[in-house]
Formats: sequence, structure tokens, C-alpha cells
Amino acid sequence: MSKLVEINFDGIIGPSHNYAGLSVGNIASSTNAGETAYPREAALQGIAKMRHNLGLGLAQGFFMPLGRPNIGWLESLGTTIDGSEPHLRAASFSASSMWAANAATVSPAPDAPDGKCHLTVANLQTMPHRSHEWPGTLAQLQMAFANREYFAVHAPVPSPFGDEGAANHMRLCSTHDAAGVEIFVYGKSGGPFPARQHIEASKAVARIHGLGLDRVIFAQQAEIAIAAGAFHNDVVAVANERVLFTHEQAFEQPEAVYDAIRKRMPDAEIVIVPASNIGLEDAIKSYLFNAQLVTLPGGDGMALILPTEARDNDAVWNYLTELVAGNGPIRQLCPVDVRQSMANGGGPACLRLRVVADPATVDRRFMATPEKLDQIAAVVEKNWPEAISPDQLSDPALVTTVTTARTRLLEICGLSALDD
Ligand code: SUG
Repeated sequence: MSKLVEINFDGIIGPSHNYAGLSVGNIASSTNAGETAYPREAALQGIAKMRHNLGLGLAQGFFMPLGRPNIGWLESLGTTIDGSEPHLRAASFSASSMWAANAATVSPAPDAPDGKCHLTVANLQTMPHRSHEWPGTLAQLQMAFANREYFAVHAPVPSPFGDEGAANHMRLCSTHDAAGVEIFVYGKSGGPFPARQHIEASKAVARIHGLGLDRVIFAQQAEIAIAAGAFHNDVVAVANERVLFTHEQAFEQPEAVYDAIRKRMPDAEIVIVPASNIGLEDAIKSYLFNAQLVTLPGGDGMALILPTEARDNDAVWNYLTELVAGNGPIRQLCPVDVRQSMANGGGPACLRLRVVADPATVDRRFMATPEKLDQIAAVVEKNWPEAISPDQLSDPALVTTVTTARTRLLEICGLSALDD
């Protein structure tokens, strides 16, 4: 009997993690441009989060960092690591595949008419440094979810329709193994900032996954939210089972979205955080919505696994403390330290891709156990650079260091076949 559970696959933070300020519209990325990054500490923070979640009794998987710098991508642009202009060199070095929420959009098997779990790799075409992730990500998804009896892995939606994956996709369901309602959030305009998710991409993914129109909602992200720095919807809303936890200003037409949800799922619970309690600016600085909203095993209700930045913001923490003290579905707050990723705009939810599946059907090399995380942490301790400042990206020694570090990780995980 196959047992479907939610598995969170975290992107292991790669050895080239740095702050190059590459993401316009992502306030943290722009604010921290030029700062020194600490890749070893970053990766260990990510591993600690996975350990924490395993400790809660949740199923946990991981993805390997992609090979960086991406010399092949530079070659396709007619340049090399030594000869390239700084912005292209930085883009080739980016460790941005750590944000696995942008790897793909996932429709679990109970939602699809063919009874398979569908994954469409995201093209991430709006940001140059992210646009060359998908071939490496696709190779990895094809390996992790190779069992065609249970999974269908799809190529990216073609240009010019930008697709940023699960960061703009939410699923409501009574339990993870039941058929759900899928909400695809797209942007039309974001004031001075780009709207990264195109409606045509969202619609294409829904069609490719075979979802019935009666189980799908297309919702426009609020222009003011994007303009305030919510470059992905998961910065202002998160869903789990029958709960949607959202900022009041997440959607352009919030009432229409709530009505559509209630019509398709009468027992949905929509927890709306008013702007008068927490303004968009505080929401985006503290990333309270970029939490993993998870169902705790054993009937203990739901928990928010959120960044320590949310605890450090008085208005946010007071609000959340009252929320969990009430009678609502969210019962626990678990702050985790992912500050290195946060400084590039990536909170706990950005670091993971949710896949509802029977863990026994997933390639076990991608599944975490405490022992495996210990082995990975040992490789990180030994091989990840301690610090990288953006001006080091032109140092040839760094290429050798980060390439070797990833090779060691692939070896220990039995995934050297991913090295191209
Ligand atoms: O695409 N930051 C990422 C953060 C992605 C967060 N993901 C989710 N919200 N799901 C981005 O903006 C910054 C890289 C730099 O500036 O060096 C960056 O790519």
C-alpha cells in the first residue's frame, strides 16, 4: 500500500554562496550586495533546519547544489570565467539553486487524473543568474523521481512566459493524500519591479499536469505587494492542508480569491493578517509568511517553522504569539536560523520544495536521515569556503575550491552521475 506524505526537499546551500545583489525587486539581495558571505555557515544552517524538521517527525529530502560557476553557460554567451564581465561572472557563480521552492511546480497524484505526481521544472527566465538553473535541476528531478509508475517530470514552459515554480503555487486539501485545490499566483505588474510569474506559464503548468479547471484557481498577486518586495507569493502567503495563512495585501482582488477558495473547499480556513497589525514592510523584512506551515504528526495541529528574523520583530512576534494562543489551527512557532540565506531573500520556505509522495517511491539517495545529514555536514565542514566576498569571484583559486567541494558532496551521496 502506498502511503502519501508531504516530503520537504531542501536545496543544500552550495559552496559558492555569495552576495552579488543580482535580484532586482528582492530587497534583501539588493541591500546586502557586496557583503561578505559565509558559505560554510550557510550550508550548516540549512542542514540544521533539516535536522530540526526530521526531529519533528517530518519526511525530509534534499537536492544537490548545481555545478558552479556554470562555465558551459558562459561559453554559450561567447565568454569565459576569466574574460567575462563581472555581472555575468557573478551570475555563473550563483548558488541560487538552494531555493528549491523555485525548482518546480508540483501537483501531487491525488490531484491529477492519471494518478501520478507531476513536476514541471521552472524556467526562472526573468533573472539571468537563475535562468540557467533548470537543466541541472531537471536532471536531478529526473533522477530523484525516476519511477514512472508514480511520477511524471516535465520540461520547462517555453519562453517568453516566466515560471518561478512552487513559490507561486499553493495547495489546499483536507489531508495531503486527498485531492486538493491548487492556487496558481501570477503577477501582472510590480511597480518598479518585475512580475516574475506569467499567467500563461501558470495556465500551461495546470494543463500539462492535467488538472481539472474546477480544482484550480488563478490569482493575481497584488501589485503593491510586488512593489514592496514580495518578488514571490510565498513571501506574503503560505498554505497547508485546509489552512491558508496570508497577508491582507497579498492578492490584487483578495475577496474574489477567498470566495473562489470557499466555493471549491467550504471547510478551508483562511487566516488573514491585517495590514493594520503587520504592514507589508514588516512582513517582508521579517519573512513571517515565508514559513514552512506543517502538520505535526500525532494530531498536534500545525506549526510555523519561521526565520529567527520573525521572532526579532516585536510587532510580528506579538501577533504570532497571540495567534498560536488562540483556538486556531496553528499551534506552534519554531524559529530557525537561516540568516545566511535570508540575507539573499531566502527564508525557510524558499529553501524547500514540497512533494507529496510515498518516500519509498523516491530515489533513496535524495532522502535524509540523521546519519546522512551528519555525513553531509562533515563534507561541508571540510570543503566549503568559510567566506566569499564578491570581488573574490575573479580569483581562479575559488573556481577550484567550489568545484572540488561539490564533487566531494556528490561522491558521499552516491550522486557523482550528476557531475557533467
Ligand atoms: O530569486 N535570491 C533569490 C531568492 C529566492 C527566494 N525564493 C522564494 N521566495 N521562494 C531570488 O531572488 C539573490 C542572489 C544574489 O543577489 O546574489 C537571489 O537570487
